[in-house]
Amino acid sequence: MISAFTFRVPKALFLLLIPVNLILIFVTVLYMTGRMHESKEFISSSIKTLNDKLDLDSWKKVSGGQEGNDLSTLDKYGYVIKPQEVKFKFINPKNKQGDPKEILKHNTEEYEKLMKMRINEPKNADINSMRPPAEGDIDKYQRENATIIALVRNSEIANIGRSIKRFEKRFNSKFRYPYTFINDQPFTEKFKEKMSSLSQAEMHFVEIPSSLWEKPEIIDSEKQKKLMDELASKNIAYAKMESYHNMCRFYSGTFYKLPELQKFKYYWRIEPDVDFYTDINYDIFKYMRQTKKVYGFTVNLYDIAETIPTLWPETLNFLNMGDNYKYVNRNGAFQWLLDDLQNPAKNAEAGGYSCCHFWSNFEIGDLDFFRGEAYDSWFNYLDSTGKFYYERWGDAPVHSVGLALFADKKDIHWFRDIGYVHDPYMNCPNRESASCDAGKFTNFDSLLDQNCMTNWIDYSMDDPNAIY
Ligand SMILES: Nc1nc2c(ncn2[C@@H]2O[C@H](COP(=O)(O)OP(=O)(O)OP(=O)(O)O)[C@@H](O)[C@H]2O)c(=O)[nH]1
Ligand SMILES: [Mg+2]
Repeated sequence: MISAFTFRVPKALFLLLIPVNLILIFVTVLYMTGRMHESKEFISSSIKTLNDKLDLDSWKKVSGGQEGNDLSTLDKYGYVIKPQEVKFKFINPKNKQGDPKEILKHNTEEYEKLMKMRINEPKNADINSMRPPAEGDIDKYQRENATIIALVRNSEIANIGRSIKRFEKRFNSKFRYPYTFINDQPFTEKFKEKMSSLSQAEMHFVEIPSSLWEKPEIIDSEKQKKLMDELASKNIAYAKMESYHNMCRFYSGTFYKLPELQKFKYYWRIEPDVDFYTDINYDIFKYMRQTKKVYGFTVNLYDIAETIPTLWPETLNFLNMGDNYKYVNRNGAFQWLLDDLQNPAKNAEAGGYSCCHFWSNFEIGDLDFFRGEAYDSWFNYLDSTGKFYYERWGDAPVHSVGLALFADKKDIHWFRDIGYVHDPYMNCPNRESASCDAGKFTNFDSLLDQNCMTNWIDYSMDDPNAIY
């Protein structure tokens, strides 16, 4: 019994007890030898050293700065972050009231109102220092360490070609960032020639090593087949398509291990058949660096809950193992992850995760974030569960949960000024150059309820008008 108790003493408490005992012994000796004054000074300096050594203030902050019991701190802050005791709770920070229909109506109105406001470029950076070079100077232009990435099949040559043309027109012909095309098969000469004819930028054509693409050996194929048949019977798209699962796993956690991406800090992901509705006249990567952003997105929407029933519960398992609590950023976008007002059914199906995510077909990211210990260890844990194949975890919710937990929410940026569409959803700002209807999220009224951007605005942004 005694040894069981001993093992349960938290490490921090144990570390605290050793120096406290030493101080007490030393003070007793000083007292007995009549050196009271010195003993007082020693006590106060020792307490300060101890505080610095153990960083008790930040320890307090990590646990939410919270006094009192966990229940009240969880209710007050919406999180408790302690060793093997990581918990989150939705606390309705904006005190929204109403049933899901009313909440959706309110959120849609708030979104449309904001999007209809006239905006320009971001105000929180020196945009004039990021203008495109004069045409004759483009070869000498000092680019950021960044690349445009596109995972694509040879058969999608026309579809990705359309995206590149549009992307070049709005942004890249002015800056000439290099492209990295990625494929699980060798790219054909026809593909390479076609892409090279669309841009003057450097182009790299990368074949993914099978270790970063194929399903891992731990996957039990029989179990996989049974579970995917079940998912397909619920009409979940791509459930039985193994390559789709490979793609989701690749973009979730192995893309940043590609040898060809090691030299880059930033990437901008594009996909076949996307379009850009606005001219982009500043260097987006310079903006990322100057504002220290780790991630940029344009669209927030709900995922299909049936594809990720245990992504969030497994994530909580990970955070409560060993000292993994230390990876959680106290200024994470937790409430955005947890909202259950607009779509409680999704939240329940996904074990407490709202299913709201950054739509990853457009994303601009800092590879150092993904390569970092927090994200990478978490991905390795997720991968070890096999659920990229036993469920159908997508890279969009995986990126989103990772970012919301491990990044500071102020370092995640909504590029509200960039008009963008990947059918059927879009981001359409009210800007002079925009060739879309400001505030429109989709052309299909039945899909309006898929928009969860208002939750990002309400829970993760200080003042949307401070940026634009
Ligand atoms: N090389 C290669 N690329 C793939 C494969 N599967 C998907 N992709 C690419 O991965 C990206 C995402 O795949 P999509 O099929 O668009 O998946 P999605 O966006 O979830 O689905 P949609 O909503 O239908 O667009 C796209 O750029 C595809 O071209 C594959 O097996 N091989
Ligand atoms: Mg797509």
